Amino acid sequence: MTRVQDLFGSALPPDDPAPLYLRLQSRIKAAIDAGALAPLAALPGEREIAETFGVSRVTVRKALSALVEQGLLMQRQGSGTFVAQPPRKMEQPLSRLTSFTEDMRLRGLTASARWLSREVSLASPREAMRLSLSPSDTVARLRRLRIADAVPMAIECATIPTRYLPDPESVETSLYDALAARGALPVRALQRLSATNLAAADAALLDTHAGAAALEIERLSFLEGGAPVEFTQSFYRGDAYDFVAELNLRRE
Ligand code: 16G
Repeated sequence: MTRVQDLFGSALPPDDPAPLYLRLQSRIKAAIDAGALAPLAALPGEREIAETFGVSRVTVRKALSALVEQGLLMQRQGSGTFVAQPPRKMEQPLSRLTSFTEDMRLRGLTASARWLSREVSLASPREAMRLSLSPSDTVARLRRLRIADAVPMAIECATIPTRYLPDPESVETSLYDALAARGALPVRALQRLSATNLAAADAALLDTHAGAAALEIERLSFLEGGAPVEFTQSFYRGDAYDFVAELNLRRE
């Protein structure tokens, strides 16, 4: 028995009306679901699969690229097709105000950030509205790729009035640590979650494919006295995060 047959079973039955590439695709998917092909395992070559099943390489390519689209496989130019590594799914309680760094620490992971940009600028009309600023006020804008161990989890774009963060260069890994050092740690936040699909550039940063499902989260957070201190828009990989809310029956 060849490695292909071993992984994906023997010949595709001739009487099945479904297109060949779909039948091949479900065999490969079944092997991944059953664990016969572990994350990061290399798939047999296109030619080997084509020969074993007596189908064309175009059919094999079509089956593989559909699974790449679904995020189950990844292709590296010149080195073949591999099973994608799904990020560890994390549960995030919705009722605690925590920072990314703290969330990851609680899970035994190390948070890091790759800077995409940081600048000081006049507040945009939208930022001025959210942060109760006047159009002549300045803000620090921090755009970062947030990473847990080596896995990219989210793209975050935070806006902080410069009165609380005059120098965006002062932020190392944690924005909240920098705010705490200036006595401006938020104590309350409003958060809005919505479903979205990633644009190509954001998807590439998050190591996934264009159009992949994501969570768009906006957080507006406030200081003890009620002044807004942070407005952050984030895109979290949809396959990496579960948000959990605790609900209590209200008794009057
Ligand atoms: C979280 C917050 C984000 C905050 C960041 C600070 C959500 C959806 N967003 O990612 O608003 O700016 O933590 O993290 O939870 P840091 O202190 O590690 O930079």
